[in-house]
Amino acid sequence: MLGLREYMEKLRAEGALLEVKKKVSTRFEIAALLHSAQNRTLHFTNVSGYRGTVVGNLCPNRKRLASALNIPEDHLLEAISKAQREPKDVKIAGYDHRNWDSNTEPDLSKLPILTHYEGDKGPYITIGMVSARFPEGKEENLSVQRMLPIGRSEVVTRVVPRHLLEILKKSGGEVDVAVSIGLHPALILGTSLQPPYGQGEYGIVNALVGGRLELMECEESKVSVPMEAEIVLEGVLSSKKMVEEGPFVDLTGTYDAVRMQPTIRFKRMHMKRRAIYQALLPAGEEHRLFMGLPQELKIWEYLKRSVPGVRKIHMTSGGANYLHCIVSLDKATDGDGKTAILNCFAASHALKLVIAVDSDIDPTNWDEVEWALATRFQADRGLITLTGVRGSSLDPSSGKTGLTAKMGLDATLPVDADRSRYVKGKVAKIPSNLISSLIDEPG
Ligand SMILES: Cc1cc2nc3c(=O)[nH]c(=O)nc-3n(C[C@H](O)[C@H](O)[C@H](O)COP(=O)(O)O)c2cc1C
Ligand SMILES: [Mn+2]
Repeated sequence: MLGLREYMEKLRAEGALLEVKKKVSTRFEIAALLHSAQNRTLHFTNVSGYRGTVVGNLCPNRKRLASALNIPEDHLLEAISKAQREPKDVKIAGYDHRNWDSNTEPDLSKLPILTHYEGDKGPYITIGMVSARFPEGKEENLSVQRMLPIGRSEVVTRVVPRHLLEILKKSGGEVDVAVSIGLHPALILGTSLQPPYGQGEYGIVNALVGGRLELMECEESKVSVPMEAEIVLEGVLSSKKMVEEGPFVDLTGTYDAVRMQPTIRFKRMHMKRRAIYQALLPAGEEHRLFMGLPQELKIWEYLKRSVPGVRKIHMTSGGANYLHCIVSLDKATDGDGKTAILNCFAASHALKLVIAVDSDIDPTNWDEVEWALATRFQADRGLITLTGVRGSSLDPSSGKTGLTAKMGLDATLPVDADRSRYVKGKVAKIPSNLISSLIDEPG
C-alpha cells in the first residue's frame, strides 16, 4: 500500500495537517490560502461544488519528502540514485471495478480544479501523473503535465520536448494515457525524475518504498495506475488536435509563453469515495522542490564521476531551484573549478548560472557565496560565458528558440594560493557569562 490517505494520516498524527473547515472556492481562494499558509499542509474539507476534499502543500520541502520516504535527509540523493540503478519490479493486477467508488463518463466540471493566478487562462490541473507506454517495450513512462480543461472531457496539456513527446511522435500522434491525481509523495517524486528513455519510473518508486507500490491495469487504456490513486482519468493524448495553451504562471513565477499544444480526450473517470483532489501551487516551494531535485540528482551523479573533489551542490531558491547552482569543492589541480562548472552545464540543460566555491564556503548560504565572490573571484580569470546554448523554456529572457547564454563564476582559489590571506580572522573567545553580564542584562 502506498496511498495519499495513509500519508495524510501520518501527517495528522504529527500535527502537520491543518484542516480548513470553512467553505472555500476553487477559484483563486484555495491558491491564495496555499500561498499564505507558508508551506503548511492544508486539507480543505468544505470545497464549494465538490463532495470530496482538497489537499495542498502536501510535501513542500526536502525534510518532509525524506520523512515520507523514511530516508535520512542527507541520504536522499544517494537513495534515489540507487533506486534508479536498481529498480524493483512491480506486480500489476488486472482491472477490478471494486477498486473504485465510481466509474463514469468523464466530467471535468465535477473535479475541484483550481484557478491559481489572476492572469491564468483558467483552472489548471497542476499535479496529474501521466502514464504512457514506451512503444519499444513494456515499461511505462511517467511525467507531470499541466492541463487546462477545454470541455467536459478534454484538456490541452503542455508537453515539453522530453520522453512523453517522443512517445507521442513514435506512436503516430496518438497514444493511450492515464492521469492519476491524489498520490503518495514517493510517486510525485518518481514522476518528476528523468531516467533515460525506455526506463519506467514505477520500478524506481517501488525500490524507494521497499516494494509497497501496487498497480492496476486501466479499464480501457493500455497503461497501469497506482491502486491507491484517488482519481484516474483514462484517455488518449493526441497531437492531431493542437490547441492554444496558456497563459499560465509557471515555476519562475512569470507567465509561460502561449503555444499550440497537444490535447487529451478522456474516456473514463474513476474515483475513490470522497476522493481527495491534490492541488499544487505553481511557483510555490513544493513545485520548486519536485522540479529541482531531479536536476540536482543529475548534476550530483555527473560530478561524482567527473570531479572527485566536489563536496556539495545547492540549487538556489532565487533561481527557482532550477536555473542556478552553487558547487563547492576541494581542488586537486587548477582548472577543477571550471571543469566542475562545465560539468554542471552538461548535466542539466536548464542551468544558466553556476558558481564554484572552495569547500570552506557553505553553498547553501548565499551571503557566504557572495563573500567568496567578493574576496576570491576575478572576472578576467574566473568568468566563463557560453552563448547560443539550449536553456530552459521557463526563462522568459531566453529567446523564442529556447537558446540562452550561460555564465560560470569560478570563485575557487588557485591551488597554491596563500590561504591565510583568504580566511576570516578569528574572534577571540570570551566567557559566555561575561557576554551576558555586559550585553544581555536589561538596563
Ligand atoms: C509540479 C510539476 C509540474 C510540471 N509540469 C510540467 C508540464 O506542464 N509540462 C512538462 O512537459 N513538464 C512538466 N513538468 C516536468 C516533467 O514532469 C518532468 O520533467 C518529467 O520528468 C518529464 O517527463 P518525461 O521525460 O517522462 O516526458 C512538471 C514537473 C512538476 C514537478
Ligand atoms: Mn518520465
